[in-house]
Amino acid sequence: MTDHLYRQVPLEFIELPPSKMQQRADEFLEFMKRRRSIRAFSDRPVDRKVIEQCLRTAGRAPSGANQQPWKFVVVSDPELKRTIRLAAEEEEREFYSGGASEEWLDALKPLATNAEKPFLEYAPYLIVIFSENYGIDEAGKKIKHYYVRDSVGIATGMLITAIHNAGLASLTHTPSPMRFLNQILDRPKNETPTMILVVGYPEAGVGVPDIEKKSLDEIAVFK
Ligand code: IYR
Repeated sequence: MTDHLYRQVPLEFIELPPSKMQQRADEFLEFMKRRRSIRAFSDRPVDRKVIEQCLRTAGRAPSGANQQPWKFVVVSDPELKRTIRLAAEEEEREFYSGGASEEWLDALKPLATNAEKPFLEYAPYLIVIFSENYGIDEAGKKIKHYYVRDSVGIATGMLITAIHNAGLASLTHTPSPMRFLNQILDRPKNETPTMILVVGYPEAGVGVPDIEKKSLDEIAVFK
């Protein structure tokens, strides 16, 4: 039981002078403005070690009771990617031809998406992100997990940022429904797929939708 006791280690905190702080905040914003989701990937290979480091970064995310309720399944095997593409396109065809509400399809119009998902086959990596809705101890007993969606969402955001920082592009892709991923990837039933993060280099000359992000005034209130 001793490992459950609260122990402390010194915080490694690096204080920055205010001007440096402002400069870093400014530069990081400019850097993150260049992050865009893309839907056309090159098949150019990416070193697995880079992906591993980005996943280690994602694994540094805070989580409810530090339970780290995420699992990243990294798919690079061409056959497995093809299987995922075909299964996802089947779901998407249903989605686009009646499954989704008119309201939902209208909301997607600026993105010009459709049921074809060739990037699931051509991008070098599909990182399939699962949330562990509960844990299982050595005796096979369920362990309750807290704030699972929030925790996995934070880790996913950190992964997207790490991938951008490494000079790669990504797409948050959410086939719906996506339970088929458990079966294809042989994952246990305490794991729920939350999204596929498609990772690689952009296809040469790829364009992105001309969409805007909300201004600070629209997203934040200072009191
Ligand atoms: N899963 C579909 C539809 C889709 C839904 C949302 I919300 C998006 O932001 C983008 C697409 C597809 O991938 O085409």
